[in-house]
Amino acid sequence: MERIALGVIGCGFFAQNHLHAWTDLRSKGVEIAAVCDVDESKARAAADKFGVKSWYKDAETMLKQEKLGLVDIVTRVETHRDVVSQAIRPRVPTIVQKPFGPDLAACRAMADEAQKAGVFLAVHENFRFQVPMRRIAELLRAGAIGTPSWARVSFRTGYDIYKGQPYLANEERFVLIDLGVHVLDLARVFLGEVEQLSAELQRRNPDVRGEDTATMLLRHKSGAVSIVECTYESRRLPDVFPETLLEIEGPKGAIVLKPGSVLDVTIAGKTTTHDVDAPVLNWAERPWHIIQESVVATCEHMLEALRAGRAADTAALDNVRTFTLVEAAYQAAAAGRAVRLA
Ligand code: NAD
Ligand code: 89V
Repeated sequence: MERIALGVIGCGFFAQNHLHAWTDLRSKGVEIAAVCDVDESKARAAADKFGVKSWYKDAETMLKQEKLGLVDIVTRVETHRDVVSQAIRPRVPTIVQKPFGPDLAACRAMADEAQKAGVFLAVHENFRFQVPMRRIAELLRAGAIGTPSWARVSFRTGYDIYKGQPYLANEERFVLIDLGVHVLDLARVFLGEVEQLSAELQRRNPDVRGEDTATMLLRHKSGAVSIVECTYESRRLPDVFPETLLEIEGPKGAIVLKPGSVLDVTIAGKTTTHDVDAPVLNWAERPWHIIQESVVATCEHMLEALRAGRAADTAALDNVRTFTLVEAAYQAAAAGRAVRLA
């Protein structure tokens, strides 16, 4: 198996999970060859902690000096457009963290650039790779409940997200960009593409700049309807951060993902219950282990797709579809009416 030399760009809060994940994936033929952060102390610290030979302060220099087979960008959204271009220009296959871009135009521009250059570009959209989501996708593929006709996708927490990511409090477009991308992506994965969407946005925490709560109603092309909601301002107990709760109904039964990663599958009036909690990896910590395990699964999926010469499930073009829903939600909320998708 040919070894892939990886460069990680951005060594901040969330990149620690990527660095652990790629280290765990060494047996799959990937090696972190270099790390990069504009903050030298973070680049050095990541290189020391993960035993990486080279560290850089500048991504273009790293891309010139290293022979990289893959780049993983874990910087914040406002940098994605430039950093993705820096990686695509020398034709290095690239993964970029969610949110793909700050707006739909930037997402489309990055997807176009990669497509024209014929370069692999994928978005690290990890929610669909979580243990329960993988299980639910399998059940739906197997036709366990028939074609879904109704669903609720819900991420509601009051967890102090601002402690680890203080910059979120200052985002002008906040929860839809940060969390909406995840829950809307799940709605697409489970119920298919969307033809109409309406949304109500709220800023319930007076200390944050953007909307912290989004409640959306989607009509899917299949005729299914879903309620998709996310908030960082819930007072509900137990607070199940960072779990997404789900209900999906079809003609033959229902799938309900409950707090504690408990999955109830009801078929023909009989319910079976499954424990779908993620394994706690040796570097992971509760409650983040659900997300952390999904980072490993997402990175592994990217490697498999790259080696197979196919697009990732969350390729740039796929993620543009999810981002289209985010943009439609902002439009729908501003206009106070449903938006039809092309
Ligand atoms: P952060 O600010 O802690 O880290 C970003 C790092 O990138 C910083 O160290 C910064 O110095 C560095 N950086 C900025 N511009 C750079 C450049 N041009 N070249 C090299 N380094 C550069 O941010 P974070 O909280 O780690 O978030 C990073 C990304 O991860 C965001 O897009 C965020 O939405 C995403 N995230 C995803 C999940 C998830 O579950 N998928 C969870 C948390 C955060
Ligand atoms: O995706 C994110 O940015 C995180 C979450 C907690 C949802 O993983 O904030």
